[in-house]
Amino acid sequence: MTSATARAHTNIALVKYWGKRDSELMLPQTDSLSLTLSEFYADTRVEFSNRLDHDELIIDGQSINGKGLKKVQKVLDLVRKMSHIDLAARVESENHVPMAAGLASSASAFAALATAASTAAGLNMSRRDLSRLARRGSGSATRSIFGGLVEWHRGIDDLTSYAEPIMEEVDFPIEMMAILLNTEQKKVSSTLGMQHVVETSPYYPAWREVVAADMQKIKQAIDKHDINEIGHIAQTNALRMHALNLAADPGFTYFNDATLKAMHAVDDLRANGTNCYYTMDAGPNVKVIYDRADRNKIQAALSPLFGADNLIVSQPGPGTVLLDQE
Ligand code: 2P0
Repeated sequence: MTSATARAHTNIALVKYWGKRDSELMLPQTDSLSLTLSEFYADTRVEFSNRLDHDELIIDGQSINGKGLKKVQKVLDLVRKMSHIDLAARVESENHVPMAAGLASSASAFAALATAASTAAGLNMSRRDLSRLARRGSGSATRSIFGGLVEWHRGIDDLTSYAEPIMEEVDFPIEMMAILLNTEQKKVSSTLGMQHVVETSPYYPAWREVVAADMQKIKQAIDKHDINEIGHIAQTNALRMHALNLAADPGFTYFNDATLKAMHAVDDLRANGTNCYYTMDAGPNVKVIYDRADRNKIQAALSPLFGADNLIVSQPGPGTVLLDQE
């Protein structure tokens, strides 16, 4: 086996990961829980070859060097070590996210990379071990190995920090609508933002307690298929994550004016009887959580404000799959 291609979907956290305990092993401060989405994914092909004299990374047809290549090489090096392969690799990735959507793409990218690289190297890894490997590239990628609702156990070391599906085939009508608000590059990377918060935000000890409680509550809400309760927990958790950033020194925010406009629109819809909730990540875009039965009402209310083309509806999506291997 020398080459393989994998497809991985991105995920959005309902209970957020925002801080590391160990940046080499990529161990998080807290557990987290996410929904894998059907609409956004990456296809990544990895080939190990003796015809190459150095690792190559091509994303959407563009050759990438520097920091981007280094992060990929961290995962490739782990695979080479485990498989005792001493060959350079060519990594080619295509991102299937709406053009410049500014949605987190590292989750799908590193889940696809871990799966394709380990398969190309002839390793037959369990999905749990793939999630541990994906974690070494990017924290959120840990969860994208699995579909549906997924928990990442923070663990105490490399072996115990992995993701696990809570409900891989989601059998109740939860849906997520991304409101695309901004196509500019984000100003503070997730990696730097969360590190700054762990070091300087006085609310960090409270955040650890918030997440522990929210993990309990959201799992009970999932058991009950209670979309309103899931949405309420997710919205509160997202606001508290963003409060960490505001309270850091110096403080910062990922929100812009359009983010606030979208948050208010969702709150207004809910106040007027349509149950929906929002969550935001390391960028200005807003994701709305609701029951599929309310999709049309929500689209009708948000389209005049943000443009129908900027509303992307996603169902719960599948875990990482292998597309081919040679
Ligand atoms: C999450 N985010 O749980 C949180 C919420 C964004 C906000 O994980 O440093 O790209 O590579 O582990 O995974 C985005 O951060 O950061 C993220 P690294 P990552 O989805």
